[in-house]
Amino acid sequence: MADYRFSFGPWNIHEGADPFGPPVRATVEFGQKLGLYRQMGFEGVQFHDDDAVANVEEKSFDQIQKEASAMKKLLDDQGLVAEFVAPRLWETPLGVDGGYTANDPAARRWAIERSKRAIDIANLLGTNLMVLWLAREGTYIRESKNAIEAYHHLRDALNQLLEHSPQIELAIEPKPNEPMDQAYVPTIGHAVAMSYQTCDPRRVGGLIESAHALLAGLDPADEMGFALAHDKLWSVHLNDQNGLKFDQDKSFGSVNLRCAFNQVRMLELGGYAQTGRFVGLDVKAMRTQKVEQAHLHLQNSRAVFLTLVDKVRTFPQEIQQQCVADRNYEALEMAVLEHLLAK
Ligand code: XUL
Ligand code: MN
Repeated sequence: MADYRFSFGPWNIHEGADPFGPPVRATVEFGQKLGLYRQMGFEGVQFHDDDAVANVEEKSFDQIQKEASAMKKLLDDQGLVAEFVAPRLWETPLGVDGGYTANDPAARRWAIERSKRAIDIANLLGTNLMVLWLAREGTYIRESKNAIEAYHHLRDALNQLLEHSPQIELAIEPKPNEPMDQAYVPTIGHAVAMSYQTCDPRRVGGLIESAHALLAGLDPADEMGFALAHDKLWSVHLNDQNGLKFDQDKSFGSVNLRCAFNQVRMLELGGYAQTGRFVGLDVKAMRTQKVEQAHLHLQNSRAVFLTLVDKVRTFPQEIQQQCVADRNYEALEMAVLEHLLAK
C-alpha cells in the first residue's frame, strides 16, 4: 500500500505574533527549519513565492532565477522537494482591495505579473503546482464591487496564468472569509465551477483546508469528496477549528477527532496516497509555546493522521456493511465511536 507523503510551509513554524500582540519567540532560521523536515517525517516544502525568493518584487528576472535555483539546491541537499508555490498577493499596498478582482486595472495587472513570476519560481523549484489562496479577492461591503465582473476578471487571470506555462497546474484554496468579510470562491464547488470556465479545465483544481471548510459551515470530508469526484483534489491543508471564529489553524484532530477521522477516511476512499500528492498541514503552534518546542504541532498532527489511517483501515468492514444493509445507522454510529475510543 502506498505511503502518504507529508508537507508543511516554513510559516508553520512562526514567532507567535497575533493581531493583538507582537512576536513572542525567536525566529527559527530557514536552514534550521529545513533541517526539521526529514527529522519529523516530512519531505515536501510548501512555498510562498517570497519564501523562496525574498522581496521578490524588487528583483530582476535574472536575480529571481539565481535565488530560486539556489533554493532548489538547498532542497536537493536535504532530500526535500517543493510541493507548491503560492503568490503572496495580500501584503503589497497595491493589492489592498484585491489582486485579480480589484477594481483598479493597475492592481489586476500587478497581481497577474507577480503570479507569473511565482510560476517561474515553481518551475525552477521543480514543481508544477501553484496554490492560489484568494486572500483579498472579495469585499468588505457588497456595493464596492460587481461580483459578476469580479468572477470574469478572475477567469481571465487564471487563463493568463495557464497560458504563461504549459505545465503549471493551479489549485485554488477556497476560504469563505478573513481577511475579507465575504470572499470570492468560498468553497470547492465554486473553485471547480471556475475551473470549467478556463481555457484548460484539466489544469485547474483545488486544495482543501479543513478549517476553511468548517468556517464555511461545511464538512471538510465532504468537500474533499466533491473534489475527488471531479479528480481535482490536488492538495490538502489539514488542521482544526473550534467553531466559527478567526481561522485558528489548530493541530489536526485537536478539536474534533471524528471529523478528522472522516477526512482521513475520505482520502483513503479516494486513493489519495496512490496519487503521490502531498498531505499538507497548515497548523499554527499556540502562542504560549516556547521556541524549542514550536514544531510539536506539526509532529503531533502527522502522528494523529497516521493513527487515524490505522483506525480507518481496521474499522470492521462487515459491521459497516451489515449496518448499511439494515439501514441501522444508530448501530453504525456506535461502532464508529467504540472503534475511535478503543485503545
Ligand atoms: C490562509 C492560508 C494560507 C494558504 C497559503 O488562511 O491558509 O496560508 O494556505 O497561501
Ligand atoms: Mn492553508
